[in-house]
Amino acid sequence: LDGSELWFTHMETIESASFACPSFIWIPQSSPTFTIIHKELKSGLNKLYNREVKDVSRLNSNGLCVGTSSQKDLSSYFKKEELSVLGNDGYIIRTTGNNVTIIIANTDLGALYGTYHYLRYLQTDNTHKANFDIVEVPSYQRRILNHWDNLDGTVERGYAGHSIWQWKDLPQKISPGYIEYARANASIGINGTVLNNVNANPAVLSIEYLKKVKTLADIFRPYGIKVYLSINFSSPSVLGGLTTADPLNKDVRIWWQDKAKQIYSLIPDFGGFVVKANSEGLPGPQDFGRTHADGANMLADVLESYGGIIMWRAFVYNPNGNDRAKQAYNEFKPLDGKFRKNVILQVKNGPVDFQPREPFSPLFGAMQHTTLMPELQITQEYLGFSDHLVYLGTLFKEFLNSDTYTNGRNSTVSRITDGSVYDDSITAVAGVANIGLDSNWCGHHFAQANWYAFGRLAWNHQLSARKIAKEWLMQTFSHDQDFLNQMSGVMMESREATVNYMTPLGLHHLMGWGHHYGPEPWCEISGARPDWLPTYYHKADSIGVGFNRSSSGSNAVSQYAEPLLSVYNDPALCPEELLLWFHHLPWNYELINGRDLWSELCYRYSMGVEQVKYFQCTWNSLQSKVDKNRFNDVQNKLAIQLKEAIWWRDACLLYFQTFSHRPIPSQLDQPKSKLEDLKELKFLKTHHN
Ligand code: BDP
Repeated sequence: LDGSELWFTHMETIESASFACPSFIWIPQSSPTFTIIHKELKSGLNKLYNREVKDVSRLNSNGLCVGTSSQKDLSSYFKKEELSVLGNDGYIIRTTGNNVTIIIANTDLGALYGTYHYLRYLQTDNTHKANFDIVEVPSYQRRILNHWDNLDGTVERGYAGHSIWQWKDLPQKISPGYIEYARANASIGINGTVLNNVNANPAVLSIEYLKKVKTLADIFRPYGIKVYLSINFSSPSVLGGLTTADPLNKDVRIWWQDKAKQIYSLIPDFGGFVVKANSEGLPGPQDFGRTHADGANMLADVLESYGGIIMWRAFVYNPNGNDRAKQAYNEFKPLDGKFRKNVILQVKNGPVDFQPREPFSPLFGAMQHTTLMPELQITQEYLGFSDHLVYLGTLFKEFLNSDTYTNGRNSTVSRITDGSVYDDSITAVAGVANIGLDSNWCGHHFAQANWYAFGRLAWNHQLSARKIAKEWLMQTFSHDQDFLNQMSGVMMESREATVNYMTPLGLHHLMGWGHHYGPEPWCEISGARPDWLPTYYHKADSIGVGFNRSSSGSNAVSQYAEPLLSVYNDPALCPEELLLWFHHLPWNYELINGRDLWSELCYRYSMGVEQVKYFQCTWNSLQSKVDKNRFNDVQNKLAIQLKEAIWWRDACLLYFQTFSHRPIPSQLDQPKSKLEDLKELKFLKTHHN
């Protein structure tokens, strides 16, 4: 087994469950989506029960039936109100009299999601209920993957080989991977894909590329995956030959209108644009003295009549400000209420940049008259690429569960963004994909779990990270109880372990220059943007370490609502995991457990290494429960992870020791390397595409 079948690898019904295989299937409707539903059920039940289930053309006892509410024979079993709350994508799976199970939805796609749920339930749910009674409505309407894929086949921050989009071959030649991709996404509820990098090449909007995009959209449509594109704000000038891309210029507006017309004539259900503007050197409305709202609204007006949306990214910062963490808020908060209804601000989970741990971005909850969507990073840019086993379900949950307090208690990020707190007409969530051409799609077998977890949480943010981990393990590896307990334990601990060996206690941005791999807390490059250098963030000196964002420092804390503001502002109240994010504290600062800051740093770094050792031992002990190939692959990756956890620990502690001048507690392993040698270590370029 090579991982290519993702979470379809291990299809087995859950032991001890009392549901039996249906004897008949009735699918009264036909459409490309219902063809998929039929195929999935036939082959799924065949694999699960080793039985060929018969097709029938009426409701039979011991049968399974899938259809939409427009089918009177089926809808008569349900109350009108329960069907109407399902919206477009929701579904009910219910066993009625005569042991008939009905999967019903308002749309074909809802029926497809219900079908995947049904199959997953047979494999993973051990609640022992013979009768189904499941009602599901997704947390977010738009559940979108962002590919940072370039038109030349490379992937920005992609660690699983080249892009899966074979642009050169399209539209003539169609890779079988496209359908597998659509199926995998649909099975976990993902319903949108942004095909290209946010650092967008204007050429993607040329007619040549749009025809390729159309081909992909046609393949994805029956699976419910809408296509979106990242656009370059200067497309009207670079691609269209205009002298400007000023959003208030008439010719610019007409250029975009013509472009939209062309796109929608090819792809009538095209989703919309993602825009990275005036960020990291990319063009944007500010180049013409206009605001982000001017730029976003012009595009929103152009797409409005087609039902398209604009996902305008809030990831903006410039090197002149004193604290990068404050800048997106400062830039966008004054524009609250100025955006069109079909604009949604796409905001990264943290205020800096996908670090192993950050507090949530203070924009969440602060913009009460603007629709916001979270952007999560599934690809492990700052978390060991595809070499480290880091399950992100816990990171995603920590963020979604964070209480912003912006509308009283329980104004969690998830409730702020899913329309529960503010009445948003659009709700969405995006994840930066970790997918490439590697045979196992993600480079590390366990990185598939992060794609899976993103989809499951986008569908239902109430699910627990542990439940998702177990579900994924069962469908991907094994139903063995010991295996499930041990490996879900490893997964649940893995992100905290990585925080420990990379950036404990709220440290951040200590990684290598450019490629972002490995430790380089010392990194200084003359002429470089200061806000791209670790020293800007850790601010270590003879007194202590950490970024003072309290009211006596950059005052970034003021962007949070009370009581968080006061909690973050006071080192005695601030959660220890964010201590050095908000405070610069002396090396002898005493922590809750009585240790001083320096010793605690040493302990945390060492603990991270110990945790990886424990992951290794656990995996090794499970050898007999895993196929040989995947066992070896993961074992090799864990060996790299351990080596690199030690590298991180030694590099960071030896470097910070040059400021603290304190010994590493003698109970802990002492670094074997010298700081000078670690500084000489050069990251292998082969890691990076
Ligand atoms: C940073 C990445 C960079 C992306 C940028 C973004 O290092 O490659 O282009 O974010 O999100 O994390 O735009």
